[in-house]
Amino acid sequence: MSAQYSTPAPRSPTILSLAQHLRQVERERPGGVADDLSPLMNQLAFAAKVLAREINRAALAAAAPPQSVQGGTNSTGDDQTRLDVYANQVVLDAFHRSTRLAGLVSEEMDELVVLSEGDRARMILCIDPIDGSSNTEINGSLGTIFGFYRRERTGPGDLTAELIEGRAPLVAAGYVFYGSGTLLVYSQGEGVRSFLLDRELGEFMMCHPDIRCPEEGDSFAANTGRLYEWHPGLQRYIHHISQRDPATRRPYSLRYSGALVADFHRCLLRGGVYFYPSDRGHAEGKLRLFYESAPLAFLVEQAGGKASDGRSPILPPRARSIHQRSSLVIGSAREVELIEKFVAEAEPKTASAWTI
Ligand code: AFP
Repeated sequence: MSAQYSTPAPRSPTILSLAQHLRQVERERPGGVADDLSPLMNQLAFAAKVLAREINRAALAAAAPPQSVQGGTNSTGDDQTRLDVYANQVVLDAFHRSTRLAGLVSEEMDELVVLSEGDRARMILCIDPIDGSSNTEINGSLGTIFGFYRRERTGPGDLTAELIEGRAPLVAAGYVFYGSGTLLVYSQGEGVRSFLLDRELGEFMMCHPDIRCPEEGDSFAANTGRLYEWHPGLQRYIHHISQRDPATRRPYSLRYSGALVADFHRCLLRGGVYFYPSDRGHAEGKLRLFYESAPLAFLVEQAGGKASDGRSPILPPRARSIHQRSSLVIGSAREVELIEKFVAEAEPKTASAWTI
């Protein structure tokens, strides 16, 4: 007697690679952002795999000169490590023959690089290839932050002006977090998903289909070594969150790694706030708008959180240059609002002080 098998009811797959997910979105929304984005995300994932492999041995390489020699200084005056220079080249190579990418802005290059003027090249990628590079030699967390900006039209044009003037809005963004595992977190404007690199399969596999940022948190991430160089509102805020009040989960815990991606990731998943304000040494803040603050702002908003410069939303980005810096306050909506409240309350007395 033969066994009777019933056809299983269709369901969403529980094991899904990034490539499969991208194809799925393309099928569901033909003609949209996904058409341009899918090949580019696949290329970016490839670059991330190459970087993950290199980062794994970076501490070793750094301990053995001459590999550890510094790479110089980048366009915004920051020191470049050997890994910064290598990572920039990996990204350039990954997109070298792309017909979908019109241009590329990297923290490590002075100018935007034009890649294609073809009629399928609608996207501009802004990227920080290695975020937190001072963590390299100590085997600490590192990241890659990226944002895809979509042009209104294709063909030749002044891409830098299009970005700065807001004519190429941010349509997708994400980061790669090189920690105990390599995690790719991204959004194309319909929620936030994460994918973990499975080294045996060589694939990014979906591990979280819909990340939501908790509305509140009880931790903060900031370089409080600069406390007395900050806006007085922020100094009062630190005093406030250090007071004991169990009803409002105070005192908050400090969690700061020196890598924005790692600190932001914690806030996104667990709740809390990361901030890097302007101070006496960084009149406009330290972080870069197009490839650090704005992409993470896009993600956090997609996850129900908030991002501002302490007064106004980060998005849409307002800039004078592609390497524009900005203050950043980002994370759980209520925690960002609390900082904005302290800044606003201290404002009239500090109108002439440096901006947040
Ligand atoms: P590096 O990539 O130059 O190490 O800078 C990292 C970063 O842009 C960001 O990832 C950190 O949150 C922040 O700077 C750390 O800056 P401080 O060392 O001034 O705290």
